[in-house]
Amino acid sequence: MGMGIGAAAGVSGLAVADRIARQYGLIPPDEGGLYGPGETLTYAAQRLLTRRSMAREFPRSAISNPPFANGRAPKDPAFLRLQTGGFADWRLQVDGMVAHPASLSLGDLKSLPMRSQITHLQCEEGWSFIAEWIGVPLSYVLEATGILPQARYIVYQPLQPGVWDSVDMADALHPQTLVTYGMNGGELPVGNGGPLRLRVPRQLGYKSVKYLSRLTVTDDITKFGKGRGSAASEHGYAWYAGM
Ligand SMILES: Nc1nc2c(c(=O)[nH]1)N[C@H]1C(S)=C(S)[C@@H](COP(=O)(O)O)O[C@H]1N2
Ligand SMILES: [Mo]
Repeated sequence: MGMGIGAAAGVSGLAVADRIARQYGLIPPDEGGLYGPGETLTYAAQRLLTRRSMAREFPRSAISNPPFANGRAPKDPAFLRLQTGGFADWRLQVDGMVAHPASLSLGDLKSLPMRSQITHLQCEEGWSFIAEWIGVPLSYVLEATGILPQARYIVYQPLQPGVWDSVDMADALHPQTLVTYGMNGGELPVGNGGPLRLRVPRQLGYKSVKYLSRLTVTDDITKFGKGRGSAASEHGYAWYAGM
């Protein structure tokens, strides 16, 4: 069907691609508005062609030194209190369409199988770095809490209000999508999102939300924010930021 999308775009334009995308349920939440048809084409074509493709992994010698830190540590009192306590009280809340809603400590997450990857984090502004990311696959966290089969999106949020994002199940269950607590052999530095960050290596850096504190499983993304799938897509960035 990937051929279908490509040929449709060339021959009869976006309308046909849109019809095929709809038939396969491949409509991104930010389809409305100026860039909507283009977003649908990008997302649908990538999902049909590359659902299981892997982000490129690098040798240890390629790790950037020192790693770029785009952000500084959060300064809000709630974060600072948790930091003072060595993040012992940090919790990842998992709710929505799961059989067993949970509030997981870093210890709970570290008791699940550990995976690591050396991948490229690329900012939409052009800079990038390569780092080793260490954590538990998001799929294992979802499995541990009994994700229901109707699930279509995972909505995720940092501790600070205002930022939120979501991924579809292809990225949520992808083996390289990690709930990350370590970096380059050590703890995840606060500047890079410590103590916890969702790493989505097949998409641009802004999908890798730092200071992860909540996961919500849903079958209806329109219930969140303005229904466009993320805070970023309410500000004109693509919801699907595949590389
Ligand atoms: N909570 C939170 N996560 C965030 C951001 C942010 O501002 N707040 N910025 C995003 C953007 S735009 C990029 S490019 C990366 C940067 O990752 P780094 O700080 O590890 O370099 O983090 C992403 N995750
Ligand atoms: Mo970014």
